[in-house]
Amino acid sequence: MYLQKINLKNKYALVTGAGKGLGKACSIALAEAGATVIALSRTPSDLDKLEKQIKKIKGKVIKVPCDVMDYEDLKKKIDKIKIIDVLVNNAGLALGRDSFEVADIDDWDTMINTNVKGLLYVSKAVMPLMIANKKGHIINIGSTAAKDMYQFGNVYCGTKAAVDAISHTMRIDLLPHQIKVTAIHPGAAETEFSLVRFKGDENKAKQTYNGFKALSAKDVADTVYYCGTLPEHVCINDLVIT
Ligand code: 8X3
Repeated sequence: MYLQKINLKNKYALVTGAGKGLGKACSIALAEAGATVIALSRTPSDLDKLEKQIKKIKGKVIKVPCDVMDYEDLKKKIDKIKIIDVLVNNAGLALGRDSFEVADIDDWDTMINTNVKGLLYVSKAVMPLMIANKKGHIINIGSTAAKDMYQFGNVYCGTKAAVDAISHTMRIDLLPHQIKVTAIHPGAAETEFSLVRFKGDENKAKQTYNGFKALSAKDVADTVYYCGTLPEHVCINDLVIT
């Protein structure tokens, strides 16, 4: 081992969208590494299941049932937490894969609100804690859809391109506060992602992963763990994983 990795014991890591998929895998990986995971999800039953899994591995978790789109509620709940060392902005989704002219406006709103505004709101609410602590690490989960736009990806690709750009500008603005910003862009990962995108259509969801071996949630979680435990002066800025 060449790098002196950061020990996550006594560190607090907030993960959004912690109840399922990548967020759940990240929460478990960080708890395994000794961090106290502040698990944020709008589905309390998912948080209860996550808590059971984390307790099984003798990890520590604080459940925060909250919607990333509700800034006032977020602010109230995050203000009560005294320290956040790592923030994993994972909450996000794709809805539909339709040509622009027939795509659903409600789907667009939900994606923009969750993937872009949600990320901004959570980061903004966490900011005072990291600034007071004079350090912090924000890890934004983007997507290869930010880098290689595809047919019918329209607004989903747009939201992830926004995450890419926002990560870049956050990194510049927050550097004086010693806050690192990493964007991790996973390609297709076999989670509930496609089932959500295709609104429960299992056939369509399965077809997404035909003909290649997709990433698993654990593959991405391991990368988050790696980036999140680098020494304070080392920041992976932008990482694409397929
Ligand atoms: C997930 C990657 O290719 O399904 O963000 O859009 S893809």
